[in-house]
Formats: sequence, structure tokens, C-alpha cells
Amino acid sequence: SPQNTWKQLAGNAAAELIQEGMVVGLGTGSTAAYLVQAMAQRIQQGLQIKGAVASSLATYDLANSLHIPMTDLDEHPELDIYIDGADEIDPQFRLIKGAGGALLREKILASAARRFVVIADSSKKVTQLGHIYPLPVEVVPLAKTPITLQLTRLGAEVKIRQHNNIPFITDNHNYILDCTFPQGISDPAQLDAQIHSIVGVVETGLFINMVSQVIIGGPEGVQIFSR
Ligand code: DER
Repeated sequence: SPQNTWKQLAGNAAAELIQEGMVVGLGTGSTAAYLVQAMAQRIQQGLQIKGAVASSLATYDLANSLHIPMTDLDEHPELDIYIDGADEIDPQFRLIKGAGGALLREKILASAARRFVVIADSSKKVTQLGHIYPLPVEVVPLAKTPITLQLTRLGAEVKIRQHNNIPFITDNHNYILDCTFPQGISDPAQLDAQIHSIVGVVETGLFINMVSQVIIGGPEGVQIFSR
């Protein structure tokens, strides 16, 4: 599909940003998978990185199977670059992420990276967050119902993410509550703070003030936006 071609354009362009000796964070999802494949090719052609840190067990398995040298945050607490997809990207480079269920480790790696580069097809660009994708919130399972109540009071329609008709379990053994805001999210920073003040919330899919660069693949080819 054209969308996959655009995702591949963005992933290939991001792979060119990786330099010798870097510690690279690898995102999760279909666009990030194109980056992983492009980076694996560059490594086969001789690129020597110090190691890669995966944002999910799924990404770890893909990268490892492509013989990318893997490391972790204990060995390398600071990453040179973190490259990942997004569900929505607004003009201020604020993101909704988490449709793939990996938002906690993705945000941990994004915060550990000197540079966070987002790769996406052009359909992810929005003017206001929250109109296309729900906002995922990772929660401690035992608190899911009181948290649902409080999120509802914040104006969200809340659904627990299911997988084969049972609650989806994240790599960190938590649940995800998908929050739909029918009017969109007018103040992402305020909403993020309000959600984080609810006890039992582990992390939200709102990424604010974290993105250095956005690489968009689309009908016009590749566009790179820097902050
Ligand atoms: O779940 C995630 O955060 C993914 O990175 C998601 O935001 C992008 O997934 P996609 O590249 O498959 O659209």
C-alpha cells in the first residue's frame, strides 16, 4: 500500500542518521520495523554501532534476528539517538503514541536519548491531538476501575484494551486504558499532568517537548522537520 511505501521512505531516511559508535534506541510498530531493517542492512555493509536498545520485546526479537548488536540502559543509560513512530504528530511536535502498546518503554528510551527522531507516513500529521487515535494510558491492573472513573471525570470515554477478549498485558505486566476525547485534546500538557496525578497511572501516550526531528514519508517523498 502507498502508506507502507511512505513508512519505508521515512524509516530508510532515519537509518542514514545513524553514525559509527552510536548507541541507538529502536522504536516499536510498523514504521520502526522499516528503520530496524534499514539499519540492519547498513550494519551488514560495515556500519559499526556500539549497540541498540529495544523499546519492546517485539522490537528486540526483530533486531536480534537481524543480527543487530543489542545492549540495554544499564550498560548505556544515555542513547545517542532514539528513532520511533507515532500515532499522531501535531505542529508543535507533540505526539500521541501507544497504539502498539509499547508507550512506557518508548517514553523511557525517548527520555534517555540526546535526540528523538519521529518517523511517520503523512497520515499521522494532525492539527490537534486526539481526533483520530485514542490516548493510551498504562495503569497498574488492580487500580483500573478507580482510574477509569477519574479519567471519565476528565471527559474521556475509557475502554480497557483487549487482546483475544482478555485485557491486553504490556511488556511491563500492566493494562492499557484507551481514552477517547470526543472534542480532541486542546491542552495536551495540562491533560498529561492531570492524568499523571491519578494514583496507579504508570504512563500516558502523550509525548510533549521530547521530539527533536520529524521525518515524514508521503506523496512528495521525504520531508524532514527540525525543531
Ligand atoms: O505504539 C506506538 O507508539 C507506535 O510507535 C505507533 O505510535 C506507530 O506505529 P506504526 O508505525 O505501526 O503506525
